[in-house]
Amino acid sequence: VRPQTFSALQDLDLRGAALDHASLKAVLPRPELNFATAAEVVESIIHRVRTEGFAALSELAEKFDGVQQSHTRVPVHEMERALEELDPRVRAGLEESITRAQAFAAAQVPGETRVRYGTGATVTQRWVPVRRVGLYVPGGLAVYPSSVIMNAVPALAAGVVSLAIASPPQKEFGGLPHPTILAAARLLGVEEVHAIGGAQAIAAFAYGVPATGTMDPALAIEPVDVVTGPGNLFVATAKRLVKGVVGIDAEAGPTEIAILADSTANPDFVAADMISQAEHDPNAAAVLVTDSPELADAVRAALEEQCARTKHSERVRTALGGNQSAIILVQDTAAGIAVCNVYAAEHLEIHTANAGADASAITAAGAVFVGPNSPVSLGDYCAGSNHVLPTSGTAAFASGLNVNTFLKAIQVIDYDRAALCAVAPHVIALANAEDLPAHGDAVAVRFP
Ligand code: HSO
Ligand code: ZN
Repeated sequence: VRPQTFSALQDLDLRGAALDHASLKAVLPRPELNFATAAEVVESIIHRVRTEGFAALSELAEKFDGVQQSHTRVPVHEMERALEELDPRVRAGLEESITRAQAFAAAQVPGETRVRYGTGATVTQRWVPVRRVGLYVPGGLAVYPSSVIMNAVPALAAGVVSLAIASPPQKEFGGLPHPTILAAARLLGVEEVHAIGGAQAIAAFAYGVPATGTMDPALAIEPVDVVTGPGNLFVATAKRLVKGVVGIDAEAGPTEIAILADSTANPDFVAADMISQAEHDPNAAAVLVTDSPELADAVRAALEEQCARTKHSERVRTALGGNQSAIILVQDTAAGIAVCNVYAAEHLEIHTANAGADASAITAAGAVFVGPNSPVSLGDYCAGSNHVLPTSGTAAFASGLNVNTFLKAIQVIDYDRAALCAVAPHVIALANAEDLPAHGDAVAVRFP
């Protein structure tokens, strides 16, 4: 008889189940983000910010954040003060995080790609940073200065020249964003920080806030090209609504951790890592995929024990007990890999005998954490990798935040007369086939 511990976590037995993509997709737990519920409110917020500018922002700050605002921009001396007053251990942690993230981001900057078609014909792809970026940093349930780093570092490495951060005004800090967020911005050299929360911040970034009439020009906010950063359902909905007007990174949903483990895994490590991500949000997902019923039992016992003494135990229990979390039993590790590739987790840890080889078989995940000494919380702060990662299965097609998020590719075509002449008959034939003879004429006119 197995010990009935941590019964809140549901069991899903896939031993003997079909492992094709569609069958797995149908049974794997995944909540749907309900954008519809927030859409109406968010649409009206965006409309108000677009039409009323700062007046709307200050009214919304009063309504949602309970603060009176005469401006949104945080004075630089407040950022300096926040950094001076920061706990030196936190400062050292932020600095280490920045240094490692900078090294990885710098290495990602792509070079030009050039192809020559004989002599006198080249096509080149070059990468150009977007001009201005707006980074949203949440300030609700938890305040994440680490997210300032994860958003700003790749943008700066890409060569973005204008960076603005928005984070909700906090009543207890005199209407400024949380001081550790200000301190992190200061460490990164970001000078433009606005105390604006939620959907309003996304709207202000996307459409800008003009200085109208007698309004103080200092209250104006320039529109950005790209908006990034995590946030709640309202922020995600706002990003969805402004997408196309600006680029966005992703519509971040609740955080997720999947762990692929076999009988060699340490159940205490597995349980601790599941709890670490469950602590973010009662809607967070923690999924253990294993071929070992013994490990599953040991993890349940470890969860029971660790949950009892973890600080955010209520939140963790809710997350682990939700329909989005599960222990999934599979026939073997190969089946586990198939499950993980369909699940496409934001974070995937591999605790198997051949963790490195199993990790290289993963084709869908925001980030893969290999072996017992690469926990997700390392990646959340100090691995060097980014912690803004695709959630809700979007890792099937999307990537974590990186330098490319802030770059555009420009293709440059440079043919000389002889090279154009050589390919002219093909252009003319294709133009005629599409009944666009003027296209062909534009080539022929050069060769009278
Ligand atoms: N695990 C979160 C990021 C984070 N963790 C921030 C701690 N602070 C989503 O990847
Ligand atoms: Zn985390």
